[in-house]
Amino acid sequence: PFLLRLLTHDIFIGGKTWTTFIDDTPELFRLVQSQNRAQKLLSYLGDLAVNGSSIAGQQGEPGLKDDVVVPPFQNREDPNGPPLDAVLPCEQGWRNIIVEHGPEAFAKAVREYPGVLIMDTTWRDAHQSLLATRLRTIDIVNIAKETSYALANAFSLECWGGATFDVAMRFLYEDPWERLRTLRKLVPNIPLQALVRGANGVGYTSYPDNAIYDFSKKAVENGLDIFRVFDSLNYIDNLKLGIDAAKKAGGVVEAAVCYSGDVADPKKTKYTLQYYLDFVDQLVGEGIHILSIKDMAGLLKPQAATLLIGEIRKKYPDLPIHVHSHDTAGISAATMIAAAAAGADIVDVAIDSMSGLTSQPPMGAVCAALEQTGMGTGIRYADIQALNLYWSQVRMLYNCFEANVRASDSSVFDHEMPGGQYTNLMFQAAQLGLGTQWTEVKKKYIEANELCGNVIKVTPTSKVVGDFAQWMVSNKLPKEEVLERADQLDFPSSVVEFFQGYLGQPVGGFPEPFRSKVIRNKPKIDGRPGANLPPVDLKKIKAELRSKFGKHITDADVSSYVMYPKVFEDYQGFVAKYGDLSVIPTRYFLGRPDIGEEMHISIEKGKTLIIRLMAVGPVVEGRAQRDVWFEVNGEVRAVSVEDKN
Ligand code: 3PY
Ligand code: ZN
Repeated sequence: PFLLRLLTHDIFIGGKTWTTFIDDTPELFRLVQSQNRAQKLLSYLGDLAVNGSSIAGQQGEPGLKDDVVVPPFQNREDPNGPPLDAVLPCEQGWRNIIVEHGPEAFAKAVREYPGVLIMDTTWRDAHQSLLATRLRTIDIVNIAKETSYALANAFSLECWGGATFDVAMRFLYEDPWERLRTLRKLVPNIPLQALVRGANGVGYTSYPDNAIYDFSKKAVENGLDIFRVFDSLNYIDNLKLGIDAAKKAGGVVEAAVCYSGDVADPKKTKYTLQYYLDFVDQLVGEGIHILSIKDMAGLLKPQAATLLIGEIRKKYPDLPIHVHSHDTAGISAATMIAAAAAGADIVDVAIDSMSGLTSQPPMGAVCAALEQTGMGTGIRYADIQALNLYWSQVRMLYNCFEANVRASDSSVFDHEMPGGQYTNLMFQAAQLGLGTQWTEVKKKYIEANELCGNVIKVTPTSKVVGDFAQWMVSNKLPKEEVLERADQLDFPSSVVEFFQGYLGQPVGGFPEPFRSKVIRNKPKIDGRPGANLPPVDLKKIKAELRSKFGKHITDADVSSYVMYPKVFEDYQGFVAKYGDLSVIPTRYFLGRPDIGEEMHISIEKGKTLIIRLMAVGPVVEGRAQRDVWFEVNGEVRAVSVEDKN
C-alpha cells in the first residue's frame, strides 16, 4: 500500500528527481522513515518470537504479563481532592537552589535544613544491586513526573553512573546519555545524582585525564547535578582528579570516603576512626561541597555510624554529610537512623519494593522512623505508598534478573563484598550448580583480599578481588599455596594489573614480596596511573566514528566510546539493525510474544504501532530461517528470522 501511494503520488508521477521529491514532500519521507523503523522493530520482535530473549543474565520470562499501572497520587492541596494531575512535572525542589545560586549555596542550604533529606537510589544503585542493573529507561520515564511531585523534597535522585552506563549500552541497547537527558526533562526540580569512579570514570580502569574532564563536562551539559566521586582505593591522587573535573564542569562535588572494616571494633586496625578522619581532612582540603560516607558493602553498624559521623560533625560543623549503605546484613535502616542522630544531613534509601538485602534500606521505614524523632524528610507517607505500588509491579516485570538472594547475610562483615558484586558472584556460583560453591567463593574472597593486603573493595578493586577469588576456587588453591608459588602461577590479568599499580596505590602500600612475585618483570606504576596516559584525541575519534557509523554520532557518543570502545561499537551495530528499542515496553522487550498478542508500541509522540503476532512459519527448507508474520496497524508484514536453535 505504501509503494502504491508513492507511485501514484502526483510529484512522483511528474518525474522529479528522488532528492527533490524528498525535499518537497517531507510527509512522505517521514512515512518512509517510520516504515523503516517499524520494519526494524519487527525484526527484533520476530527474533524474540523465534529465539526468545538474548539479553545476558535473563532467566525465563518477565513475571508480569500486564501493563504496569501508575497508581493515583494524592492531591497536593487537599488529600481528599481529585488525584494529582502530573501532565507537567513539578517545579519546586532543591535543584532550584543549584540552578539559581550554585553548588556552594546548595550545600549550605542542605546543611541548614532542620530535618534529614533523602537520596532515592531506586533508579541506580537499587536495581544495580538487585536486578543486575537491567532497569530500562522506559520504566523510569513512566513514573518520572509523578516522582517529581512525590519526592520534591528529596536531596537527589541517583539515576546515573556506576554500572548503569556500561549496562545500558551492552545489554539494554540504550544510550546512557539519552536516559540522562530524558529524565532531566521529566524531573526539572530534583537534583539528579551519579556515582562516578573518580579517575576510572564509569569504567573499570584508569582513563587519560582529558577523558575524565570531558566526561564530567558532558554529564553536566546533559542534565547531571551532583557527582558522588569515589576512588576504589581511597587514593587521594586519583580522587583529586575526579573532584577537580566535577567542579570544573560546574557540578556539585560530593566526595566519598569508601568505608571498610569497623571503626567500633578495636581488633580491626587498618581502617580506623583516625584513618577516616585524616582522609576526610584531605578531601575537605580539596574544596568539596559535600562529604559522602560510602558504605558499599553494608558494614557500618549503628554504633560505628555514631562514632564516625559524630567525630566528623564535631570537626566540621558546616560540612554536609551524606551516608550510603547496603542492607546485606539487615542493619542499614538502624544505621541510617543512628547516622542522622549523629549529624548526617542526607541518608540513602530505595523505594520499599526495591530495597533491602543487597540494596539500600527501605524509604518507607526510614522516613517514618525519622519523622517520629523530629528529623522528618518532608516526604509524604501516602506518596511513598503510591510510588511503591508502581515499583512492586516493575520488580515483578524484571524478576527474570533476580539473583535470588532470599535472606540477610551477616557474613558480609567478614568478606566485605559490595552489594552489587554480592548478587553477581552469588548468581554465578548458583549457575555452577554446586550447593557449596557460594560458601567457597565467600571464603576465597576473604583470602584473596588478604593476599591483596586488605584493600578497600569497590568497583574496580572489588572486581580484582572477585576475579582472584574465583580463580582460587576453580584452581582449588589455598592461600598458603598462592603465597608460596606466587612466582610461578598464572594469575588473572586484572590481579596482575592491580599489583602493577594500574588502579593506584592502596592504603599502606602493596604487600611485598608478594607483589614483586606476581608482576615479575612487568612494569610498576608508583604514582597516579592516569598521569602516565597520553590524552585521547576526541576530535579524531569523532571523525572516525562518524565515518564508521554516520553523522548521528555526537560528542557524548565519543565519551561513551572512550570509556567502552567495543561495547559502543557493538551497540551502534545493534541499533543499525534493529533501530531504537528503548520505545518497546519491557514485557515485549524481554518476553516472547504469544500468537495473537497485541502490542502497543509508541515509537514517537502521537505515533503508536499496534502490532499483532500472527504466525511463526516453518523452517525454510535447507536454511535455518523462519518467516514471522505480523499485523501492523492493520497491514500484514513479514520478517525473515534466523532460527538459532
Ligand atoms: C559502582 O561503582 O558501580 C558501585 O556501585 C560502587 O559501589
Ligand atoms: Zn552502593
